[in-house]
Amino acid sequence: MASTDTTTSDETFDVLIIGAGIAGMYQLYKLRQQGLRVRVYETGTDVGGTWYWNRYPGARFDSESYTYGYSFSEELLQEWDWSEHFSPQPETLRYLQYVADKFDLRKDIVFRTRIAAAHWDEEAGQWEVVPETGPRARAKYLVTAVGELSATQLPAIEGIESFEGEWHHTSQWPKEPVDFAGKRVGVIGTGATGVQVIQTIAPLVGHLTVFQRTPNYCCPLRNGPVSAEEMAEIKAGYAELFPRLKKTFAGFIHEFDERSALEVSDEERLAKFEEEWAKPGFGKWLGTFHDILTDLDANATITEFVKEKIRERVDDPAVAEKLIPKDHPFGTKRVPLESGYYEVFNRDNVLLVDVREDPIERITPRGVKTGGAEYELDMLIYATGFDTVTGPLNRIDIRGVNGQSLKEKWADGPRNYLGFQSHGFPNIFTLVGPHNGSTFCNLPRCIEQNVEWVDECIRYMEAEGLRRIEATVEAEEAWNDHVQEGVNETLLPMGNSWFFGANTPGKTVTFLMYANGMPTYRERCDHVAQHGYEGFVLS
Ligand code: N01
Repeated sequence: MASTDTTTSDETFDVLIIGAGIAGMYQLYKLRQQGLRVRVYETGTDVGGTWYWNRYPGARFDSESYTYGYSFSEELLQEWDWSEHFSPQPETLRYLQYVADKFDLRKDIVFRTRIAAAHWDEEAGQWEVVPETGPRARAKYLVTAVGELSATQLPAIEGIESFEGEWHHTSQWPKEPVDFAGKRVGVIGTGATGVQVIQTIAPLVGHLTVFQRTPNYCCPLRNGPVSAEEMAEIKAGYAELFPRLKKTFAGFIHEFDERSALEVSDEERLAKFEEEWAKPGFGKWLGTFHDILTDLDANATITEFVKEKIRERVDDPAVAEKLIPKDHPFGTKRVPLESGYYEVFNRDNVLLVDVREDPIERITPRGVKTGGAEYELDMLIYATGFDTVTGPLNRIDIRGVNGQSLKEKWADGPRNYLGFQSHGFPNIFTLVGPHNGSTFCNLPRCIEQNVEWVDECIRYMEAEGLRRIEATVEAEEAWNDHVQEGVNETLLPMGNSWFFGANTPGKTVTFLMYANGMPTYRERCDHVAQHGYEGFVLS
């Protein structure tokens, strides 16, 4: 719905930002420090982005809490105590609210406002944004901070509107408590979100039916409280930690072992897998042998290891086999981290329905009907994910030079330079945009890189008295080659996951992220800045 306000723009700013999550908040903070007039638009009623919307039961980090907070303020680092190694959503939201208070961010954020459109006005050299309601605004620069996992996606299942019970999508979870006691609850989806929901609500519901289409290789999270002594040690170590995180592949503390999984003995390999298995976090995915995500034979060793771990935890061998992925190798999709997920399927009140075997035909007023049965439910939870990476941008009618639509330009896959800007769309910067290094990352680490690069670029433009910055077609094509070459060296295409938009019916399946690693991305971005923004035309 476009704005009903047809007056010309009420206000003019230097920069408009869409989104007040981790990226938008920090971009606001940085640009304001330059003395620029900045306005942020946010759909929610408060800051927090992902952590504002995803309030579903069990939502928490898969990143070590102390690696996830902002690193730009030593004072903030020293003031904030994390209570758990992997922080639960309410605490993370409180943290982001604390940041907003501390830096007085809210005064420049307009809440409850969804941006419907953003149009480039070539003559004025300005972007005009059109909120669904309320007056338009203009600015020289537009920064999108809309996230890569924010365009909620309900499944394309017939009859979905007919269900008469209570239903929720995990990313639109209500603020009010949801009562599960005694209820027959169904969950559709077993990605990272579904796994967290299922393990959390299984003991709370009357009966739980899990509708699984594709099983995942879930690995233990191994969360625990952070003691006061640990927190003091963490704080003392921040100065060493953050520079170290800049050097790892994806901004996590985990680093690949430089050896090949195939060059060590069977005993050494198993010992390494067991060691990472016993530790908290993503080491099982990003901390074993360097070639498990690039060489199928190397990968097979860990794939078998994880399958065996699943078998050990599920009492009924037939159920265990259903929970074991068959169609993709380990790590080629995002690995969900879990706490007691597999044991859920040993409970008397939990039923696993394999909808690959017995597909869902339709949602009915009373529940879910598959080919073989009808499951009566009081509540349905859709943990069905997102129209990823390009989805949040495509939901805004972004138009560049000559009214060209970004969504149309990207119909066969995104094209841009550094993941920041597409040719024909000057003066826009897409934080965590498609083909941006921050897409495959412990996000705040890469968001800080994105924000600081954009901040410097705008500072340069202003200092040089420049009006316009636009990526060239040649730079865009070369960037696309770099991105595609990077992913083609990995096994990720075998996962056919949301990394490629493969989870969204009708969407072109093409790599949306960046798999060359954060250090390479950072180097490329730095090089471009140091060479007068090579690959962009500045005027
Ligand atoms: O979404 P998903 P998600 N019928 O797309 C199923 C991040 N995250 O919200 O695989 C039946 O991964 C679908 O089945 P299939 C993290 O990056 C982070 O779980 O398409 N099933 C799949 O099982 C993650 O990767 C954290 O066959 C249908 C599920 O729904 C990303 O968010 C926590 C269906 C969707 O899984 C997205 O995770 C949680 C249908 N018609 C999430 N349609 C933390 O850091 C879809 N599905 C803690």
